[in-house]
Amino acid sequence: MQRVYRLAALLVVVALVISACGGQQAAAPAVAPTQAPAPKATEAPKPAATQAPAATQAPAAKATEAPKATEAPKATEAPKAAAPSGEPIKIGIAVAQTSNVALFGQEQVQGAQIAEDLLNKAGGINGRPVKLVYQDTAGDEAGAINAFNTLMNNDKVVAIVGPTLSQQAFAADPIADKAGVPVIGPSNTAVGIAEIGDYIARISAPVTAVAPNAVRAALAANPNAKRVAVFYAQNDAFSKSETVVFQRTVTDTLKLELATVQTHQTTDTDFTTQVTNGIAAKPDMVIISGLAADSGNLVKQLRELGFKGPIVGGNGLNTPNLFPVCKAQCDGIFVAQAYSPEATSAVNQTFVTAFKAKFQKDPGQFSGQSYTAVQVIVEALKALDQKTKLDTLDLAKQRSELNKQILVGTYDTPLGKISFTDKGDIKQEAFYTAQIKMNSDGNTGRFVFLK
Ligand code: 1QQ
Repeated sequence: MQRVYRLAALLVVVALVISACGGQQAAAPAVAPTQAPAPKATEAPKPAATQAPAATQAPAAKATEAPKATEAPKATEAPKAAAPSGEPIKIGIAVAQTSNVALFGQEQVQGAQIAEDLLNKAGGINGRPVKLVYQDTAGDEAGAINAFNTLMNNDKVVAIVGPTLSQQAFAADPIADKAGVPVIGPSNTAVGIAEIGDYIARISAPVTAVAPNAVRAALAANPNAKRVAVFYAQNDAFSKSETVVFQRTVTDTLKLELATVQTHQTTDTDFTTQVTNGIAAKPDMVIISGLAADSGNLVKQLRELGFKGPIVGGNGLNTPNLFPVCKAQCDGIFVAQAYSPEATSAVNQTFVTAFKAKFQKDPGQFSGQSYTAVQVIVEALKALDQKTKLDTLDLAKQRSELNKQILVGTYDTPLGKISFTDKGDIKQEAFYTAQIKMNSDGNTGRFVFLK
């Protein structure tokens, strides 16, 4: 088991290092998504989650401090309750722990770990413990389908949080929907996710609600910008969905000029052609929809070939794991946010305090969202259990009743007060925009929230 995790951790680190090298031939193809062994274990995948981010943030020092993190949770203000006991209730976490998509997935694992800790400290599900069962989806559709099937059929979870990408959700969600297993998408933002089926909901606000905010912020800071070059990954469902929203915002809402549209693949590392064409169109602003490794390399090459204007990044650039890829060149990128660690609600500050104590950094959006997905399922289970004791229902009935309960509840979460539409789309009020600020070391940085 340890070996599997060590391998997973290694793959993540290799992906990061390769991405960070950025070079033409080297960088970042999907690192063995299909070879990644699906971990059989049900324990939280600690090595991948705790070591890899340290490598991306503050290399040597943080990495050696990391083990201490587990002692720190005393510092949190989690509401205390009697320790839960009895048969645990299992919730599946199907996110990418390996491949380039782990650049998002490791943040999701961290958010989920904090949720499990805090929610159990607060009494679990009316006294019964919550147990998160992790299955690695890696970066592709087949990995997501395997992880879902294992969680539903072998681990017998009551619900699933996952997968990481919309591209994976369109493949795996219909299987859970057919089996009557509730799914909460933690980061699936393409249009059409909630419509996949009755059992599919998401706490990740769609691109339509989030993406335009970044373009507005970039324009406010650069009011003379007129011509916009748009880049997107044409082999990724989210990127295709987001670019439609970006392009409409440019032409219809903001009446700017679409100077050129350039396409690439999420596995690409050399963007010479796209960047050359893009710069030839003389844009004042660039907008990118892609995943983290490809987008980071694209940003780097845009700057290297001389583009000096503002860059707007979509949701795929919304992770500090981007920083080692474009390094100093990440500086200034505008990224819209569906979460802010600065939100002052008690539930968010409790989450942030616990997260910082364990990982020595602020949670990013993907951690805030995975925490929220677990919280929603746990609160819905509590409400259901109060009406009908869970242990009087068989698994199929627990799943179907839970699905109904998820959709009717309202939840006070780190994302703010949220609820769901009938279809399972999130109703969320607070959105933010941030700008990346790189430190002088050129390797570490942060998202600075714009007022
Ligand atoms: C999607 C996304 C990705 C950027 C999530 C990691 O928003 O696939 O829908």
